[in-house]
Amino acid sequence: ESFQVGENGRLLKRHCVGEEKCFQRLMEDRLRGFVPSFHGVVQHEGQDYTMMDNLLTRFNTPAIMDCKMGTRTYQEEELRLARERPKPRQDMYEKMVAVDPEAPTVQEAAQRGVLKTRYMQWRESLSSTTTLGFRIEGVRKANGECHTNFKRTKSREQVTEALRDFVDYNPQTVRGYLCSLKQLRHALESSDFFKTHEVVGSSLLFLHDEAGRSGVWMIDFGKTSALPPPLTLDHRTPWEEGNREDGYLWGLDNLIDILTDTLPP
Ligand code: 4IP
Ligand code: MN
Repeated sequence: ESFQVGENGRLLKRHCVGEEKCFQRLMEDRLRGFVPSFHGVVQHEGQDYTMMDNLLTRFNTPAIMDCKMGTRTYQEEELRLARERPKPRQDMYEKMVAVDPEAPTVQEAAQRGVLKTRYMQWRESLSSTTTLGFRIEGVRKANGECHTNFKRTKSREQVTEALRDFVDYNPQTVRGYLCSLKQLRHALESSDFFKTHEVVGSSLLFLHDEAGRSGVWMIDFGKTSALPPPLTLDHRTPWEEGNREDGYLWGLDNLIDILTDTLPP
């Protein structure tokens, strides 16, 4: 999409101010080692790009998985805007109907449009976002096989099977990931950045290769925003409009739990 592969193992991503601010803060935070290193903003063919490390270059044809974290995938701000100035989206209506023709309400069908927040909520409840606090967005196996059809991967059993397939049923790979995820959880629990930000629509990027290397990184901070002080989040308390909670850590707890359950006793 909005990426370019830059020189010497770097990646250029379409610039957005909010994300740049996050990267700047993250480079000073204890989460620094869990995000791609940030190398400033550069221009390329008249566009601004955020320059960061390309994590893939550390691996030899890795298997890749993107898990979108949290119980909510849109910002509270978008909910407020949708109420003030509702803008039905035809493209989202079409994406909805393609998955489930029965999903739109009578009114939505009549206007052939759905609000973005409504579409996002529908995606959350169709997938495991609402019930587990994370969802698998996409997988690319080392052999090149790609899977992006996870829109209805919802139950714990379905998620477990998708994860097992991703690691090729290798318990050693699972142990590696569990170790990284627990280190990440520990860092998150004491990070100033994490405490003071609503983290929405952010993903964990999983990478492993044949050589037995593996790692997990936080990516995509386009919808991560600083909270008005002195507000802080614990990222586990259920969301209620106004509390800004995102369910990120609750989702990470569930992910760790589910991966642990795939291991032989
Ligand atoms: C997408 O829906 C994702 O939810 C995107 O979120 C979102 O982008 C898109 O909104 C929405 O159409 P599908 O995954 O079902 O196609 P993310 O970027 O977190 O993956 P943003 O970031 O803008 O919310 P639009 O408004 O960009 O179309
Ligand atoms: Mn986005």
